[in-house]
Amino acid sequence: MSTDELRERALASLHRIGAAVPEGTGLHARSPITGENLFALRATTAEETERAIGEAAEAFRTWRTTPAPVRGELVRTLGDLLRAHKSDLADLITIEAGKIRSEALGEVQEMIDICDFAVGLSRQLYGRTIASERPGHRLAETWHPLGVVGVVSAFNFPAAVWSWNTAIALVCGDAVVWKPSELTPLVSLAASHLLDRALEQTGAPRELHRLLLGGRETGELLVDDPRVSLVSATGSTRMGREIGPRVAARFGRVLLELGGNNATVVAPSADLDLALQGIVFAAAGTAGQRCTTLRRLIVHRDIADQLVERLAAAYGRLPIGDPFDEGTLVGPLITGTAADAMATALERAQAEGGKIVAGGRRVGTNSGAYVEPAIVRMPKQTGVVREETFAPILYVLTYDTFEQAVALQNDVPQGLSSSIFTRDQQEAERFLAADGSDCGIANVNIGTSGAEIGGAFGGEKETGGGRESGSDAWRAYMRRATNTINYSSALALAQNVSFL
Ligand code: UN1
Repeated sequence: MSTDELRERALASLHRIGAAVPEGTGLHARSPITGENLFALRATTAEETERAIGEAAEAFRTWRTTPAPVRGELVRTLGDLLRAHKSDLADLITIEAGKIRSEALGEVQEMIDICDFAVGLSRQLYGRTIASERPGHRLAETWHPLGVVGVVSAFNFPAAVWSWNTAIALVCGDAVVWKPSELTPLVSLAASHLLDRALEQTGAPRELHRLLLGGRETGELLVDDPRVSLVSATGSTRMGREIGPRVAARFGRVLLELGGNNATVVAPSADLDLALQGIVFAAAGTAGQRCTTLRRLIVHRDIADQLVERLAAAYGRLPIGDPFDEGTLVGPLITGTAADAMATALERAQAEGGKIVAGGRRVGTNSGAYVEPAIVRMPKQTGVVREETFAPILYVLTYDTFEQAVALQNDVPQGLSSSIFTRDQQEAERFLAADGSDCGIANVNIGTSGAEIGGAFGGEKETGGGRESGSDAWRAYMRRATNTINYSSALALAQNVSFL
């Protein structure tokens, strides 16, 4: 598709959604499909950012006492609008993030799913009643809305990550100020406008959600503002390393979802057909640009040659190109810089003893950054393997004993996702045990990516420790109050302390 066609298609989607393009200066909407700019956009100014946070803080004051199931109505309406505009939003995701159609639709489905989850949650923000040690006393905990949640999101899931945070934050009674990636402003304008429509339809305060379009300085204003109670940030470990201490310095809360360096172990008993499919999707899908992308394959020595050969053959058949073309499985990398980083990593891998057995070349004729997903056999887990390069490179390592496989899986600084392909139940369970995988996500007979929203999503070590999305991740978006209620006429002190 040409840049003109992409522009038209983007405008048509935005128009159906009802969102306007704020033309001006400071920011560009662009498409990795052609690598060219689509529109010049007006960035949010520092004063506007300041005001937006103030407005959100003000809207929070009424929202926090709106009954949670009523708050759920807002999110239900957002879910309905997402269903109605699924295709439009998916188009914008393809245009700005370069995802193939099925993955772009999948991203919007993830948003719909989290809205459904959050609506149910709006009637389940349970606290506990706890046995008191004193007669005539009751102990309870109450979950209260937290405040303004600052959401910082990345280009690769330009809408879903926002929705995980926003749907949950809104039912929890919070307000949201969103600073999306500057690479995906149109997706954020569209998603934000759908929420504006839901706010209007349900009569909720419009200021409950504010969108900030801008770069690093805008993000910094959000991160440093004491009115922002929680900063939920998704992105690189480098970014998290900066944000974490800044928010901690003002005693704010952070929820970090940072880099991954995800591994799959393939045991000798594995169903190799199943493993093959799981590996190719996890490693080459989304052009290797998921935080859950499979980056390290740890294969038993006895099956390594056979598996690598089959993988290389499958890689050779992967259709690479315009994600709008039917049949394309691998779209472009987000920028030329990402392609350069991939080339540099491949050079380093070779210098560290690696051998490229599939792909790795840049392809395509326009200025989009199209690359062949690469497979590199490594003699050991060298420096480059231990780093996250946000591109489709799959490093293959071999192992002899299960203990070695687990040690290799865990011996990287990141701890997001992991999996094992095996038919040996003991091995599977050992991989999931306390001394097995050290990641936030550990799977069996499935790849590392493509988690469902029902579980808590996030990881350990340099991945940042935060959990978003399902399970009880909502607790990060609320504050807990412990209540002691004395319904007797005597004042009994805890721990049998006597006084007076
Ligand atoms: C991300 O890449 O930041 O598990 C999120 C997955 C998706 C979410 C990825 N559900 O791959």
